[in-house]
Amino acid sequence: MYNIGSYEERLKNFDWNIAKKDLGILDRSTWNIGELCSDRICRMGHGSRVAMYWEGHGGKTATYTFDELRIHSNGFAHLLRNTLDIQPGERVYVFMDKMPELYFAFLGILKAGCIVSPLFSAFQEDSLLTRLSDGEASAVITTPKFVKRIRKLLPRMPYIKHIVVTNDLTGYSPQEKEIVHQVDRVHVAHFESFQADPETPSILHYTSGTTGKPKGAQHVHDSVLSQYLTTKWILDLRPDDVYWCTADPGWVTGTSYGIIGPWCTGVTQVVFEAGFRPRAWYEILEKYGVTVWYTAPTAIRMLMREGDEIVREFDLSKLRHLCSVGEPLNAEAVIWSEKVFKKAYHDTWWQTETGSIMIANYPGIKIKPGSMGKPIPGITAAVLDPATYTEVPEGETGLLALKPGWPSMFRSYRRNPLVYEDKFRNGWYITGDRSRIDREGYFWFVGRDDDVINTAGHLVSPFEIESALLEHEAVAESAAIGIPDPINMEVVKAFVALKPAFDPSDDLSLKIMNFIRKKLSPLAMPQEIEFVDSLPKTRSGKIMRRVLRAQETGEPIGDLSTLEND
Ligand code: 6R9
Repeated sequence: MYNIGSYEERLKNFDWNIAKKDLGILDRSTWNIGELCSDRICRMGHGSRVAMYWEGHGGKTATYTFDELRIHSNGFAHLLRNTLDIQPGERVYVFMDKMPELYFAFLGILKAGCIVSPLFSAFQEDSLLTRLSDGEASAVITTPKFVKRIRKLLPRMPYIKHIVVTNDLTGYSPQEKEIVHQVDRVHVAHFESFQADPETPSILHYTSGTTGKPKGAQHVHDSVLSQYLTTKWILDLRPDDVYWCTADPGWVTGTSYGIIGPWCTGVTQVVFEAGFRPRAWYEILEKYGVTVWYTAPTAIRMLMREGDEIVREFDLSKLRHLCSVGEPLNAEAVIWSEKVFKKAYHDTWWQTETGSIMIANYPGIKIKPGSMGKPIPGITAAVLDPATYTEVPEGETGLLALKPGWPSMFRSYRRNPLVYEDKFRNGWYITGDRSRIDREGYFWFVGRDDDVINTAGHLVSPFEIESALLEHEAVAESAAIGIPDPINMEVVKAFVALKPAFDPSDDLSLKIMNFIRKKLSPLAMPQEIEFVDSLPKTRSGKIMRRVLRAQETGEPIGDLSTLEND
């Protein structure tokens, strides 16, 4: 395993140019992530190496080499730039399941110099419209299965010039603005990738906040330096590995480490389209001989629940390195994995905004079960006092903050400079999490510093849920909070105050649930609606979600001096 050395050594020797040298761009001022992930790997003589083992629903499989990855991504780049005349810097969204085309399109959009924004295929109309309008999408790349959702919104999205429909086109006929693209019918042997400089915008990832619309975190091509080094050092990927990242590219883990990381290092990866099922997951690990596995605590907890017996049915002897991200990884999960896989999960901490892993139990240091680990080379992290933004003494809880400046850091929230600036205090980037540092320099996650709900590793905005509820005719006021859940860490619970003409009933609760189901992604759906007479609010009218949370969990309510009617 790659030993990245002691803290002192790291600080002394660290330089992001290590990545530039490895990627062959030390003496270049321009590069392109799409090119680095495909053409460069082929130029190095690895064109026939498998880039992706794809397995779809119902056991359908396909294998693509780096050469095919290069040609198919060229196909999308050529279509956008040369056929559709989409200019560098324009926003192109991908909206589909984890199909091979998603991966080709993603790299193709970058090769064309456009900004790529991935959307979860579970998104319903409201979630789509919010993101597509914020980014003023020029084009959407989708499949026949999902194109209807885009068609419905088209009258409200005049900026969309083209809808590219790809994948299996059986029974599909194009409508307004739609153009088809079948990857195996197009062979673009060479495409001159857009010469991006390090600050050229690359990926636009939307992330949930407590208030307002989701924020579009804008990344740049420079990010590959961080993604490359962390893939090599923290995920420990090497050329002969078979790697499996279980995340969907709608989430930052699915792009930073489900596309860029493995492919800029020339590593074979498995893409499994279907969602979580314990047996199917173990089958994938065995069938493809997965060596490095990056997954999330909710899935790990579900596997634990399934028991140890099932693990023994499979030959998982190839597994050599396991990592986890997205939520706190309980110590029990680490201990369990040591027992059943003979390997411990390495927890990693990072965010959409950071673009790559920042804190981790990385190879070369002792794993502390339950801890997020230590800051990785080149990263300075601290815990700050919320009043002064200066470092708190060892062991005390405060705001988790990072010294800005690493390559994969987001460069803005699209059209939201005030919220962006608000994230920086006293020379630190304030992450929105609370943490503490122990005597050995390990970071321990304490909680979020805002009301964002983390359910199964996905951040859900209470604001989006509340807005959907408020659109129902019976709802006067609403609040959404996360309540503890043994598997998903948190699940959503909604509180609703009804308008005078309506009375609480199970039937009404069901009707409201069905109403919001059409607006929210399944992840954001409340498990329960509780009817209340009114909601606790501050004097300025802000809902105090923490009061509701405290009532639910029996935790201390805290300072109520700003509560209305106290
Ligand atoms: C990559 C990703 C970021 C938020 C983050 C924190 C939570 C992520 C964690 C973790 C505890 C870990 N989070 N990793 N909490 N331990 N190892 O998840 O990005 O979707 O933006 O979420 O997720 O609250 O601030 P994103």
